Amino acid sequence: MLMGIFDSDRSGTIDFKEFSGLWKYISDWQNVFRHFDRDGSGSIEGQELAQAMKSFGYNLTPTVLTMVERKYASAPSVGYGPPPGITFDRFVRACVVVKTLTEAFQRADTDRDGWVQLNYEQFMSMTLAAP
Ligand SMILES: [Ca+2]
Ligand SMILES: [Ca+2]
Repeated sequence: MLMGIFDSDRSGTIDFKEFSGLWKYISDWQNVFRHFDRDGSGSIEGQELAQAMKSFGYNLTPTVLTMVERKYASAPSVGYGPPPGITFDRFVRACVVVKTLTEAFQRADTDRDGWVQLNYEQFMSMTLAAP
């Protein structure tokens, strides 16, 4: 996933310049992740995800937050106990997807009323733009 984002010339490899960008980006993300992992569990769950999205300016409904959490949380461990939340790499991915799709929607919602009308091609290009 990260490879796809930082291989900006799409050469299939990450050169030094791309790598420096990647490294800076990862350490920034690690700080963000630690900040929102309030209970220090090593993963983002429930309210932590809600807080993170809210502070990034994404006003997601509880239903959408639950969908994001279900999609990006690691598979539940066998046996009892709380299901594992969203680990670091999956958290970055979730944020990038929410960002990409939100921006695509906002671009299409020119009158800002929260509704868009899309044809098939527009819909496909919107969803395919997400990593
Ligand atoms: Ca946590
Ligand atoms: Ca609209």
